[in-house]
Amino acid sequence: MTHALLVVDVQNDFCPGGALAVAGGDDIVAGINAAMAGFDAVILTQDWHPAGHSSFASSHNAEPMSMTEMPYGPQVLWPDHCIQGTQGAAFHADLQTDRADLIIRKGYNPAIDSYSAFFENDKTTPTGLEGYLRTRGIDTLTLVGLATDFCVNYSAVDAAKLGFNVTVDMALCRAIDFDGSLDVAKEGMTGAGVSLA
Ligand code: VGL
Ligand code: ZN
Repeated sequence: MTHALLVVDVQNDFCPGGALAVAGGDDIVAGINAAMAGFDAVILTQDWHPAGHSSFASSHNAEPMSMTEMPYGPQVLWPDHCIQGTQGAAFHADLQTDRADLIIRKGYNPAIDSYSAFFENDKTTPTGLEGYLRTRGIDTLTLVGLATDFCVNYSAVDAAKLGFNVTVDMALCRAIDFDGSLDVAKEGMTGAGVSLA
């Protein structure tokens, strides 16, 4: 077994004071740092949108947290967040990024959002992470980070569908919990064969 820790989107915009703040988002940083030593590999994901991204409400003259229909399906319209090169897109200052073997960015395609670290929201465009894991012989993943019900959820479900052994360490995640999204996410992850620890 080769076991990687996948640290999802521990970035300033998802922490208190950020543009898409997740309650308690910064509470998990110390625990994530402490967990890193127990893994064969540490991989960080970074939400990384160009200005004017199609997932931003401001690009549609819409209210943040409203829904729209994209060519690939329904899409939540978010406040502007994690814009490439900004402080909001930077990792939380206390996150131990030096320990990471790989930093994988996602959401850089202007026309497609990407919650999952494996596939964009069209569910077909790969990020390349699967190939990286397979060529390193990594077969088991533990996911932590932000947000439980969006990027952690989509990444965990895709990883399980791809055949990886997947655990989400819920104590080291925090949720947006918008419109019941956390309960839906938990059910979806469990149904896909993800262990919630
Ligand atoms: C995320 C919404 C938009 C996340 C990223 O990291 O969960 N959520 N972009
Ligand atoms: Zn995003």
